[in-house]
Amino acid sequence: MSKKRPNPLTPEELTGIKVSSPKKQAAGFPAVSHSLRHVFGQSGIVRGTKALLKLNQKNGFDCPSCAWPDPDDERAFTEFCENGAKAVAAETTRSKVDPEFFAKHTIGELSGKSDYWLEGQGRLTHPMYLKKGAANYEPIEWEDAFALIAKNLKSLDSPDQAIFYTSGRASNEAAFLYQLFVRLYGTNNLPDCSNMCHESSGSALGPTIGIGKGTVTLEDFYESDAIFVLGQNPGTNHPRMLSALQTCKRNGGKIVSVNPLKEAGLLGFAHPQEISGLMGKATELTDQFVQVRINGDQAYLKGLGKVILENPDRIDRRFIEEHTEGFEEYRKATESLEWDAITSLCGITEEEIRKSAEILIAGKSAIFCWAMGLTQHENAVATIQEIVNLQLMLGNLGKTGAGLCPVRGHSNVQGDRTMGIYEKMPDSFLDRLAEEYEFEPPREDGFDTVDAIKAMHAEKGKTFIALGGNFISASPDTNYAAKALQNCSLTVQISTKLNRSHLITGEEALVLPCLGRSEKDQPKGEAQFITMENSMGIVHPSQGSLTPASDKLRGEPAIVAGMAQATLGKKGKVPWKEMEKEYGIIRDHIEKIIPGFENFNQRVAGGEEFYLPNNARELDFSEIGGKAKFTVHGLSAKEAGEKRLLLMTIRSHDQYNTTIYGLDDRYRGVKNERRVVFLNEEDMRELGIEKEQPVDLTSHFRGEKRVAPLFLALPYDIPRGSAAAYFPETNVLVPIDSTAEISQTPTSKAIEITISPAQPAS
Ligand SMILES: Nc1nc2c(c(=O)[nH]1)N[C@H]1C(S)=C(S)[C@@H](COP(=O)(O)OP(=O)(O)OC[C@H]3O[C@@H](n4cnc5c(=O)[nH]c(N)nc54)[C@H](O)[C@@H]3O)O[C@H]1N2
Ligand SMILES: Nc1nc2c(c(=O)[nH]1)N[C@H]1C(S)=C(S)[C@@H](COP(=O)(O)OP(=O)(O)OC[C@H]3O[C@@H](n4cnc5c(=O)[nH]c(N)nc54)[C@H](O)[C@@H]3O)O[C@H]1N2
Ligand SMILES: [Mo]
Repeated sequence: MSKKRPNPLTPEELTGIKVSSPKKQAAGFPAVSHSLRHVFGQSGIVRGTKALLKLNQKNGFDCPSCAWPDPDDERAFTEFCENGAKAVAAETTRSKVDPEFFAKHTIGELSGKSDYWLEGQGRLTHPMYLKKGAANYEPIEWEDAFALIAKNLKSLDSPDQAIFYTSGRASNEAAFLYQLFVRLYGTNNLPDCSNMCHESSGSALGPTIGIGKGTVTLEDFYESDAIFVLGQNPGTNHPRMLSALQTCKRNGGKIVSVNPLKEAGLLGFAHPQEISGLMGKATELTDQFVQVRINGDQAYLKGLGKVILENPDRIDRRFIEEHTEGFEEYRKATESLEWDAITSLCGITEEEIRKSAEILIAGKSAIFCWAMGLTQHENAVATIQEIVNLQLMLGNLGKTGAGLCPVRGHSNVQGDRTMGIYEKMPDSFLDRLAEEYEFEPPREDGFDTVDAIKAMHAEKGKTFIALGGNFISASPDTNYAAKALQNCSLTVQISTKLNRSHLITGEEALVLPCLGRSEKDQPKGEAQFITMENSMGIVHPSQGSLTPASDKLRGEPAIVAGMAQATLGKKGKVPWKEMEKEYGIIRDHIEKIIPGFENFNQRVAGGEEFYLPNNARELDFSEIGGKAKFTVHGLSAKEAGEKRLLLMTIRSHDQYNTTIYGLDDRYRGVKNERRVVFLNEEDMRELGIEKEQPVDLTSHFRGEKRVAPLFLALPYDIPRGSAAAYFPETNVLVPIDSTAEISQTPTSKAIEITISPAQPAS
């Protein structure tokens, strides 16, 4: 068996697996030691310590890892987690990818390297240009890069041939300028990572509660009688959420975890900032573990509704009458469901479902949290609306300890949306832009991520510009997406680190290196700060203080302003030059366009933060006709055909999306290997697959087949018929047309696959 098959999209290479038992608790001393090893190893003691001391502190910088909020008042000296520390280490590394690096390595050569290797090369230091037909990137001056972009954009037949992607790390200031530039240029083609992430949450919540965001605060977590965590792995992806869950438990609340995997962080948490936690003493977090089969959540939630309806005393009649509509239809539809249908779809017994429902019935308040395990499914919107139904029936909105909590991914993904990074912003927003900047904004909806890929594939999209992210690796259907990008005349990546999107390019390509969040942003004159909005709608400033990785780097706002000036000239009379130097001016413009940002500059002065208005929290549903809505969807769950499995593509403990920090997945007991597929032991026996046997994964969709070769099969505690493997290695399997209803989010958590012994490399 060959160990290595170079593939420019995802080099398939086994790295030497070591397996141990999965862990039953998260954090503790290992989390601290791993944090320090990453930070000091990459950034050095001085730069590393300086960075960590400023992380998530008032007057410091916002952690680039996740969107979990910081405590409102008392903030621990070390308000960060192991994976936040890894993100900072990755950004503050001393290694550099400079013009000599690009002269030494051809694109072809770099394409054969793993994502882990690419990430490990360090920070981009210089704007780089790939000429048509060239084998290597060469340095380019900033002004020449902007001129090249402007020339390309002006040469298109229509502005709708250009696509402007955003990843959720961009600050409010950068995002606002970017959408303004793009709309003045003439298109709404503003896809973002949210299209692949929490779009289903927005699509479910907007029409039912009048806001596409969560409704809870951290205080609510502390006060809640019950917290349900569905489709989320907080021990790895939102570690600071564990201390909020711990506080809830200590205050007498109950926690129910719904997940096909018994993730360590859901089971127990040893707080690394408490002596007992450091010594390894964990708080047991989960009172009931519901080991649902992949995509069984909607059925499980309907089961909960059915039990609650049997308990009229717990139904909040007053709330329902005053604030909602559609309850009777919901009641009838739910009562008429057969238990057999529910339990066979979710794989959970009626007794277990009753046990969860009892927790809701016994408590006075409950919070439902969810992430990608719910959003990346065909019926994601329906599933999330089932949560809304439950919360409305229980009167769990607009009161302490209760509410809805889609746990966001990227640290400013929610803020980017608020700023207008959205392919279909409402007319009210476009009207305000029209008035302020005296132009007629494009009114037609733009492309979301999936539509953008299809448009480029069909050669209707010709220019691709990305404000952050790693589009090729994050996208579904890697081979299809690669063809799409390669069809472009120009691809532009604004990035901090080297990634695959710099290697799979259009005819010409630019890499524009930007400052990271930990670095001082001093664009001539005074050092500037930026702002973010976290998962709970709190807007807060962030200011880096480290010396930038290179003096050629520019802040994202300056890069956007540079592209805009070169392309638009005086159109819109936007003071780009002034904004570039003084971000307070950008905030003044935000204040004029976006509701909730009154006195923006004053309110974030001195490191202060503020909550954005949240109508649902106030029980104001005037945006949707005055009442929150119950909805009825048919019972559904994706089921795999005979001898097939449903595959969920998930994150390991050592990665940030497509950024691979290491080859371990400590909590799941996997060391030094990413090409693994977690399988149920019975399924393995039935399929004749041995432990650690190399296998190929083939996905099946409408008669089409896609193959991801060479994974090691691992027996794991996972429901029958369910399988798991890491993203982005498995993105080749996600069909471009397999998307969620309404939100069009790729169904990355339920791919129908077969497993076969690995074929030798050809
Ligand atoms: N360290 C680190 N932090 C991160 C990220 C990272 O990559 N690394 N990514 C950031 C981003 S952008 C995001 S969106 C979030 C992602 O945070 P998560 O959503 O926690 O990330 P995933 O690894 O995709 O995990 C999905 C979880 O859902 C479960 N799951 C899968 N399918 C189903 C299902 O059908 N039903 C149920 N009930 N559960 C299911 C999986 O077993 C897994 O535990 O984290 C953010 N924070
Ligand atoms: N199969 C499968 N696919 C998925 C998912 C899944 O669960 N399964 N999850 C989806 C989700 S939830 C998301 S959010 C997307 C993520 O999609 P993206 O947001 O596009 O991807 P990231 O991996 O987060 O982007 C990493 C790159 O961002 C750049 N970067 C880092 N910091 C900065 C910065 O401060 N500024 C700029 N300009 N660039 C920076 C670096 O160059 C780095 O290489 O992937 C999606 N794809
Ligand atoms: Mo995400």
